[in-house]
Amino acid sequence: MTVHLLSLDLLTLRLPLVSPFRTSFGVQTDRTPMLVRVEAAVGARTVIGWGECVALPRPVYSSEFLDGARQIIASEIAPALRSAQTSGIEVTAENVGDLLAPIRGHRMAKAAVEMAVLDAQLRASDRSFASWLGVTATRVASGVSVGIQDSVPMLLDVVGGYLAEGYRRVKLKIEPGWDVEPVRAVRERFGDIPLQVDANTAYRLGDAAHLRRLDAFDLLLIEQPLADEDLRQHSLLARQLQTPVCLDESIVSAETAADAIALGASAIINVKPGRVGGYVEARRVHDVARAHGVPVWCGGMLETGIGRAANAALGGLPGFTLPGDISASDRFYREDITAPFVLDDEGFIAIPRGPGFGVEPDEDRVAAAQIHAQRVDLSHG
Ligand code: OSB
Ligand code: MG
Repeated sequence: MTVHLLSLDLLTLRLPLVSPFRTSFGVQTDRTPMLVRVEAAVGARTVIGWGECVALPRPVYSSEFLDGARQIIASEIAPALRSAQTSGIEVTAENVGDLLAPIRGHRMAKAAVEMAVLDAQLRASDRSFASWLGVTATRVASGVSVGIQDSVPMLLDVVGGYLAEGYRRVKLKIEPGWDVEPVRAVRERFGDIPLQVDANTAYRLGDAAHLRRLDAFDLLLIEQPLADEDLRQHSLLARQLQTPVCLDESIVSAETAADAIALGASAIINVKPGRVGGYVEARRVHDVARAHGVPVWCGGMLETGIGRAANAALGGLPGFTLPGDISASDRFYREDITAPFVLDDEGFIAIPRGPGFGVEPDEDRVAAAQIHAQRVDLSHG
C-alpha cells in the first residue's frame, strides 16, 4: 500500500523546563520544539505521522536554529518531496535522505521530516519503530545530563536527587572554571557511580594538561572537549588523556564517524539522530561504530515524548552499550505532550511497541503550548 504525502504542519511549541538547563553555550529555561505533523493518504485512509525538530532557537549548539529549520522545510524540503511525488516516486523513510541530498546540510530539519514520514509509514502498516529497527530489547538504561550549577553544594543536591530517582549514569556539563572541582565533589560524595562529563566544545588543545586532571576520577568519557571541526586536534588530545574522548557535535554523518574512529579522535560516539540527519543515518553511525568495536550511546536534545520514544527504540540496538541521555519526561517537563516516560524500578525506560513511534501527542496540550503554526501543502505539483 503506497503512502502519498498530503501536507506538513510545522507546529512550534513552547514548553517550560522544570529547572533552567545551563551548558557552556548558555542557559535554557524553556524548550521550543517544532513538531512536524504529516498527513498522508494510504488508499482510502488518512494516516498521521509526527516528527520533532531538535534545533535550538539560536545557532549555539550547531549552525541550525529553529526558524531556519522551519524556513528550509517550507522553501526547500517540502518542494523536493512534492516534486518527487509528482514524478511518481513514493516518499519513504528509506529514500527521503537521498531525495533531500541535493539540499546541503540542514540535518535537523531533514531529520524532523524523515521522522514524520517514518511514523506515518509505520502506522500505515501497523508496525512499531522498534520492529522496523529489528530491536528486540524491551527497555534501555537511563542516564541524566546535569547542567552547570551555581555552586558545588547545589550540584550535590541535584545529583543526589537524580540518583535517588534511580538514574543509572550521571553526566555533568563542564566548562573552564567548572570542571575538576565539581567532578571531584561528586566522586567524593557518591563514590563509584557511572560518571561522565560534557564540555560542548568549551576547551582548546592547549588545555590538555588541565583536562588530564580529570583522569584521576575514572570517568566513562569526556564528551566534545574541542570545537566541532577539530577531528585532528581531538585525536591529539585523546593521546594525552586516559579518559576516553567521545564526540557529539563533530559527528554529523556515518562518514564523519568513520573518519573520527580512523583518526583515533572518538573512542566512543554520542549518536543524536537530529544531528546526523535522521534515524536512518543514526543507524548507519551505529553500524559503522559497531563494526569497529566502538561503543555508542544515544544523546538527547530535551526531546518531548515524540523524540524520546524514537530515541528509546534506537537505544535498543546492540551497539548502544552505554546508558543514553534518555531520561524520564519529568527530568525536563512537568507536563509533556505525550504520556510521560518514567523510570522503572531499576532505572530503565521502556521501549514503546505501538505502531510508529508508539506515542500519541495530546492535541489539547499541543494546542495549549503552540506559539506558531504553518501549513505546507504537498499534494499539488
Ligand atoms: O551536548 O548533549 C548535549 C542538550 C541540548 C544540547 C546539547 C546537549 C544536550 C544534553 C542532553 O546534554 C540533555 C538531554 O536531552 O537529556
Ligand atoms: Mg553533548
